[in-house]
Amino acid sequence: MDKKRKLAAAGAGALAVAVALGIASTADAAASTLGAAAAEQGRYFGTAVAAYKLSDSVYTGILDREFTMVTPENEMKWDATEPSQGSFSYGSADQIVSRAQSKNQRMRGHALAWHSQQPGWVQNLSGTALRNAMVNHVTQVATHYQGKIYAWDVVNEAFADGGGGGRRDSNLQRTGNDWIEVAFRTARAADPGAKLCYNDYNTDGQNAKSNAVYAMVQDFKSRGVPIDCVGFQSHFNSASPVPSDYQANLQRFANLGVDVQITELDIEGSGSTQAENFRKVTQACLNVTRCTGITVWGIRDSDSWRASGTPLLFDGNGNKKAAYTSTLAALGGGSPTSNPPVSSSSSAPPSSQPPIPSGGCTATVSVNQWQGGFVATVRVTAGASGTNAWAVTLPLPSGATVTNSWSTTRSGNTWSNVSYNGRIAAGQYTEFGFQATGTAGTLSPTCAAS
Ligand code: 9MR
Repeated sequence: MDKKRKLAAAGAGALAVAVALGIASTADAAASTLGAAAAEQGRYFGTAVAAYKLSDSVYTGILDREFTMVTPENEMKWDATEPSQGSFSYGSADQIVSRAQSKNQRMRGHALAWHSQQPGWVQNLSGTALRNAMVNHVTQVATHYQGKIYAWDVVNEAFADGGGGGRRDSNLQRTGNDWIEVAFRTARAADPGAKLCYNDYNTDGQNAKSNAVYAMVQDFKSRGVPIDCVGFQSHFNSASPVPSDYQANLQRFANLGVDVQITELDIEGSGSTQAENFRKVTQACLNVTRCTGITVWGIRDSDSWRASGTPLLFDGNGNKKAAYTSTLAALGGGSPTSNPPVSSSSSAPPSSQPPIPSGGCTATVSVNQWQGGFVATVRVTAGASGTNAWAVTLPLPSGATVTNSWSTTRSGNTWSNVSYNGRIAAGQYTEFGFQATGTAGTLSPTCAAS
């Protein structure tokens, strides 16, 4: 099939999907899921996932419809992955990862080094023995998942609460103040393609704790310690509300030259108050260019670690809450009722309809190269008509072998949209990427839209 025909087929396929879902057919119509709407803003929308719930079809139905990023809620923690020293168990985490890959969802890894949820044998270690065990743990786990993780929470919750502005006391901290940078350097060596994040709570606004994290990130950047992102957990309730300087705080970290991500969002409450809080958080991320995505800490209220606070976007039955609607709207998406749905009883069968006329698209690529491999991130920007489907032609240099890709399907040198990111509004963009062995050299992508 030549390129033109392939694109036409892709366009018709996208249209058929749109019709089947009863969503609007024009390229500038609002996206109808969190993941698709976020993708139109060049961002992901993720959720924490528990392996034991993957047999629940209501749960997986929402997961696959709405989310483009997955964080294992507990399955990658130290107690789960290395229950006894040197003996690694990846069963549940592997299940989540391979399922996500098959659904074109990316992974956030959580968490390599943390004072909590340590197995008993770690709790009993100290000094050099603990430091060595930590380095081995980071190496083994990051190597096991090498090429499969978009971003790792390398170190979680290492700073103290309260006004002191210092490190949290823990067995890891007592191995020496350099334990955090050692963990980051170790993770980089094991998986150079993964973004490496520091992740914490009560750092969502400017306060003594976030100031201390800020100083660490600044120090790491100045000394070349590898750090790519900071995660803001964003667990909110009436005692810990969304700070008024939330966006400003994200922005000041981004200004240090790191990505920022909202990593464990939940907001206790209900109705319009909760909806407004979710809108504010979502808008704050969109307003910060380097805020690359939002992850909520569970799907339904009943899935939450604090279920009684009903802090999530779907109720216990899997119905969308007001907070869902406000979040989707903030992302530029909308419900089918706000856009006229395409009639599925039109005379011609959907698959034979021509693609929507296009104003084309452009593609640019950025490369993170290291000795022996690279990650390429490709940005697809829609032209004046928006897109229903796109395909990027990107020849690779000889010797480069793709090991993993996300938010795209590949056929030879042609990289096409997946279900949730074909539709891009005029002037907006979405991103996909891949990891490869070898040397990227100069990559010259071309884009075609339908
Ligand atoms: O949601 C997680 C819950 O199932 C676990 O029992 C708990 C144990 O520590 O961890 C919860 O997730 C936490 C996350 O790993 C780190 N930030 C705070 C989260 C909520 O407690």
